[in-house]
Order: sequence, then structure tokens, then C-alpha cells
Amino acid sequence: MTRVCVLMGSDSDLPTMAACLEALERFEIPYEVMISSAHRVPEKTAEMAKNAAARGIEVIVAGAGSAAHLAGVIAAHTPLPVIAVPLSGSALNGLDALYASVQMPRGVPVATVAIDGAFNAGILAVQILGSGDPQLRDKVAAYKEELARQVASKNARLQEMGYKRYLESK
Ligand code: RP5
Repeated sequence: MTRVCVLMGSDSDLPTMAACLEALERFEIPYEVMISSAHRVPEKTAEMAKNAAARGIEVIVAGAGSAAHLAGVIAAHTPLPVIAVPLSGSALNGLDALYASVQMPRGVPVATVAIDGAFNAGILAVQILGSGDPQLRDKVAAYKEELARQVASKNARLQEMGYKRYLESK
């Protein structure tokens, strides 16, 4: 059953938002991915948000650029946790989308990741699901251990090679 709904304001967002899907796939989370704009199809977007919980969706990720109202509008219409991915590509390089996403009014939070931080949005969605799913939580813990191993191995190489050879070998 689909657990995460990944939305984006335009197909031009898909190249960046694909990293969110990769993160979900890494943890074998069933997801759906859709284009839905808070400005261009406002009624459809609101309807989708209102129905998401009843369809079994547990977390919604919304990526949008410019005056990014998608995540906020979704959050207004659902009791589910909503994660925003502010996207760059605008004249303001995503600062506009970051502020629009993160500066939500009291009572209607949106968890906002970094500009273009789609992979982290996927990881955060997995972590939210993992809070009620011990097996998934263990997988997240194993993933973090893998990250730590990668740092240790890079550092060992740096110590062994020195920075010049390390840079040349990259
Ligand atoms: C936003 O406007 C979308 O999320 C996208 O980031 C941006 C540009 O959309 P397009 O004009 O490429 O469709 O609503």
C-alpha cells in the first residue's frame, strides 16, 4: 500500500525531486509521484490533500520553486506530516521558495529541508514512518552506520595519501 505521496509543482521539478524517490526506493517504501500545482490547479491540489489520509498515505513530500505555496496549501488541508523541498531555479535561486515553505503560520507546520534537498526529504519521510515501525527504524540506523563507515574510510585514505594525492585520485 502506498505510504508516501511525492508532489511537485511542475515537471521541471522532476530532475531534482528524483532524489527523493531514490531515497524512498532505497528503503523499499511504496510511494506515488504526481504533478500538482497550488496555483495552476488549486482545487485539485486541495482535494488531493483532503483525501490523502483516507487513501492510506502517511507522509506527503511537496517540492516547488519560486513562490512555493504547494507544501503550505497541502498542510492546510491534511492532518498528515508535510515535508517541503524548496527548489532553486528561480531568479532568487530558491531563497524565495525556502522562505515561502518554511515561514508557515502557527499551527500549520511544514518540515522544510534544504534548497534542492530532495534526498533528505525522502530520508526524513522514512524516519517519520520509522517512528512507528521498528524494522524500518533499524534500517535507518544501519544507513547511518554506513554513512559513518564512509567517513572513516575517507579519513583513513586522506591520512594515508595526504591531501594532494587524495585530490588527484578523486
Ligand atoms: C513552481 O514554478 C514549480 O514548482 C516550478 O519550480 C516553477 C516553474 O514551473 P514551470 O514554469 O517550469 O512549469 O510552481
